[in-house]
Amino acid sequence: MKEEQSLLILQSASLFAHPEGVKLSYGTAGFRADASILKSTVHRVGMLSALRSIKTQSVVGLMITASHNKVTDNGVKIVDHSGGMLSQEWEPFADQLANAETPEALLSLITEFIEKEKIPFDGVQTAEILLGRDTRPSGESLLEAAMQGISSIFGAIALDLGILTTPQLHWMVRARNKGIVATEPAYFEQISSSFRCLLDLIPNETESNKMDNIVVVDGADGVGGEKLEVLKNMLTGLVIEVRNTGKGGGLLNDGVGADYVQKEKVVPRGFGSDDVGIRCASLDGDADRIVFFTVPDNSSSRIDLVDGDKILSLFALFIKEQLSILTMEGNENPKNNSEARLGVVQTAYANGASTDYLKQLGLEVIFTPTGVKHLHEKAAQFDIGIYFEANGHGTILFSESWLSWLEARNNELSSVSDGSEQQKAALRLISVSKLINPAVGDALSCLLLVEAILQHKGWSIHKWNELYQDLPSRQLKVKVVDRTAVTTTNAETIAVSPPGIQEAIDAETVKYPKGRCFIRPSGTEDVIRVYAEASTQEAADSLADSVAKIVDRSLGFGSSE
Ligand code: 16G
Ligand code: MG
Repeated sequence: MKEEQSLLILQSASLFAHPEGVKLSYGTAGFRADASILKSTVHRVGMLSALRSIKTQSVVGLMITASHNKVTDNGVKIVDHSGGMLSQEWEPFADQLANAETPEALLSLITEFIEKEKIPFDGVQTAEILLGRDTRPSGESLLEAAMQGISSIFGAIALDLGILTTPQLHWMVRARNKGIVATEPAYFEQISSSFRCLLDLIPNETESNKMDNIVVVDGADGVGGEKLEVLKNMLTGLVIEVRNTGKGGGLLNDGVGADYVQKEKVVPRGFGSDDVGIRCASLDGDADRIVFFTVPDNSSSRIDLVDGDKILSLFALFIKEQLSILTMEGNENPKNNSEARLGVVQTAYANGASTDYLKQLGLEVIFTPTGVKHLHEKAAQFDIGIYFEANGHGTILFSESWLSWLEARNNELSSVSDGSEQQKAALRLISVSKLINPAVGDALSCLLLVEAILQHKGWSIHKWNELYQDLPSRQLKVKVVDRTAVTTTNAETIAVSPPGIQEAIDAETVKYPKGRCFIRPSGTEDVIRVYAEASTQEAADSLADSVAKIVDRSLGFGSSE
């Protein structure tokens, strides 16, 4: 490394002292903490993003958000050149950088890493980083720290794109590296026009009533609400009412948002008895998750939740139907390539009833540990891979080779049987691939895809919710002395350590009909999470409770004694 470069890194780092005693980890989805201690971390992630851009010779992204966490928290993560999450191989280095105690220690880590990773660092390199942030008040000054980190690396240019949803930034990084126009208007244009195509392809015989095209959305008082206000004006055939847009003085994620609605199963702020029976949805703080719900009656704040598993089921059903129309007998051409390998990916949190339903549809279902990076990787192995976490984060991935086959097939069909059912199915699948965000789960594009499919089928939210009935479940968390004491295997369904704990969990679980239970260390909080499912709510509650006590006795502070 040139001496001027070393000096610049030292100088820049000395302006952002590492707070004493703070140790952070890149975790499931980037660094997250109280915003007041994050400046040095974000500054260093700025440097890291520049190194990543140099290494990949591509544009990368840097997003400042703490998603569904409280407004005083913030966080930072890197969007890789593919548009996906930062390569997991770089995460340990991110941890080391963030935790280096002095500028000198930081510089020597960078020097070693450049050598080890063979990053072409000769003073003439170039790097470009797109930056986005959510609506948190701390975002602006953290973004400034990131910019300074970036500009301490020779040849690195930072482009501030302002306030964005996390999926918008992922989309733009991907688009830039593919040579596609990567602006916000281009993003809105793509999703609104593909939504329109799907509506234009609705079969004439589908019956609808006027309530079918109204949806009320909780914007979590965050960036998603703000962006949806823009998007909704570009749509025809769907009326969106946005509440909790962040403009009315409501506090981000405070009694609002997808995480709150999914975990608490109650109405978010601003919703209530006037909304009985209406289709409602809730976005999280950075708009990469969405869940739907209805208010069943006006006597309580309880909701009927339509979660990520049901969104996944709806998408899987629709795609499977379109694929079977596309490959109907009577084609002039043999099926050759047309048998797409369609697969779905879930985590252990998926309701058991959803897994049964998907298997009944004849689909291949695979499981991964929690965290989008794991699901995304598996889904990418199919021609069409659909993944969702129960919490509402998910998307559909189409392989490039299958999409080119589909485009070619569509052209062929339009010349021999324009307007045929098969061609419409091809066009619908092409539109889905354009509407859905291929980089990461995106609440805005998922909202539109759900709406388009419901209109296509002429289904109300109730009809959709009846695809299968969720098994009663309960989630608890237990504070423990050291959460790393729990390690798991088999996509987190079996606890390997501490020894004996899985046997104790099994002994409880067998007592309950349809019982299923697992524990795992949280990747974002200092707790062990317990999930239990059983044939009745009382049984699920009681199973979760007994297992929480087992965890507490073995690892906790003994508060359950
Ligand atoms: C993060 C993950 C989410 C996961 C959650 C689990 C991303 C973008 N987000 O929010 O997928 O469900 O963590 O939290 O990967 P936990 O480890 O605390 O249970
Ligand atoms: Mg989020």
